[in-house]
Amino acid sequence: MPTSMITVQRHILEQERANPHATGELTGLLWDLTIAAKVISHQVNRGGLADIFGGTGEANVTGDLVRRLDRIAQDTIYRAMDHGGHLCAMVSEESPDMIPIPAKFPKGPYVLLYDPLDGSSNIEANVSIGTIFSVHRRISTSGDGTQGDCLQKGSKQIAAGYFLYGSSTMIVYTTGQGVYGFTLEPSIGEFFLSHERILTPPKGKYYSINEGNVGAWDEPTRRYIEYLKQKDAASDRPYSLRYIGSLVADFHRTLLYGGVFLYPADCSNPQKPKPKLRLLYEVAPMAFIMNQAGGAATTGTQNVLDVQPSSLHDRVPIVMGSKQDVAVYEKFCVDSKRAPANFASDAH
Ligand code: P6P
Repeated sequence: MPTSMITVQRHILEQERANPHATGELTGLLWDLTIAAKVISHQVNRGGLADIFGGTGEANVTGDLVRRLDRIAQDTIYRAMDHGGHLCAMVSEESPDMIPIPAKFPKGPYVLLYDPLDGSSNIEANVSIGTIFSVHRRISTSGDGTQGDCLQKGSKQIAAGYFLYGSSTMIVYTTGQGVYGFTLEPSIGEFFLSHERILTPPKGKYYSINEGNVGAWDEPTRRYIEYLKQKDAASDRPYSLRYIGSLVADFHRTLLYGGVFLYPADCSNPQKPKPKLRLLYEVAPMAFIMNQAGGAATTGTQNVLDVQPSSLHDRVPIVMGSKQDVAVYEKFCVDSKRAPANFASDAH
C-alpha cells in the first residue's frame, strides 16, 4: 500500500489552491499529461513483448532516427492534450513546426513544449528513458498560438517536469513552488507522492559526461574534467563518472545525488560550436527543475534560463547540477576568458 495517500492529482490541485491567481487551467493540463504518461509507461514497460521496438526509417527535424516508440509517445501526448482547452499550441521534438490545436477544440492560456520520448535509442537495452515537458503562458491574447508564445526564455516557464520510465515510473515536476516526485503504483494506476520537496546537495561526488567526445571539448571543459579527476581529499576529489546516455536518467540521478551533468558543445570547429541538447524542451525544463531544487544550470557563460530562443529547435551547451560544482565550472570558463558566445544556435 502506498505510504503517502497524496496522488499527483491532489498535489497539483493543492499547488493551485496555494496560488491565489490560479484558474485551474494548469491543473487540468497537468492532469491530462499524467494520463499520457500512464499510457506511455504501459507501452514502454511491455517493451519487446509488444513488437514496438525498432525504427520507423525516418529522421526527425533534429536528425535523430525516429523509433516506433517515439511515434507512439508523440501520438499519445498529442491525443491526450489536443482537446482539453488548456493549450493554444504545442511544440514537440518530433515535429518540425509548431503543432496547432484543432479548430474544433477550444484554445487555452498555455503552450506545451515536449520531448515525447528522450533517450529512446536506449530502449532495446532496457535503459531508463523519459518524457520531458515545459509549460509557458501564452503572450498572444487569443486564437491560435504563435511562435512568440513558444520562443520564451526558460525563466518564464510556468511549470516543467519529466516522466521517468525506469525500474519504476515516476513524474518529477515543479510549478515554481519546489520540486516533487511521484511514483506510479501500477496495480492502482495512480502516481503517489514519493519525494517530498527534492533538494539537490550543494556539492556532489559524480560527474556525468560522454568522455568519448573529449576531443571535441573546449579548453575550460577539458581542464574542468581533469580537475575533477585529480586526487584532493580537501575538495573530496576525484569524482566518479556516471553516464547513462539518457538525459532523464542522468539528470534524475544528478538531481537526487548531486554532482554535475555536462553536455558541452562540439568545438571541433572553434568558430562554430555545435551543441546537441535542445533548449526549449530538454534543457530549459531541466534547468528550471534544477534551480527549483537549489542547483544551477549554465551554458558556461550564461544562466541557461536567460537564453533567448531564436527558433523552436535551438540547441545549447549545458552544465547543470549542484550549485557549488556548477560554480567551479563557470570559474574555469571565466578564467579561460572564453568570449560569451551566443550558443542558442539553430544547429540543424
Ligand atoms: P550521446 C539521447 O539521444 C540524448 O538526446 C539525451 O537523452 C542524452 O543525454 C544524449 O542524447 C546522449 O548523447 O552523444 O552521449 O549519445
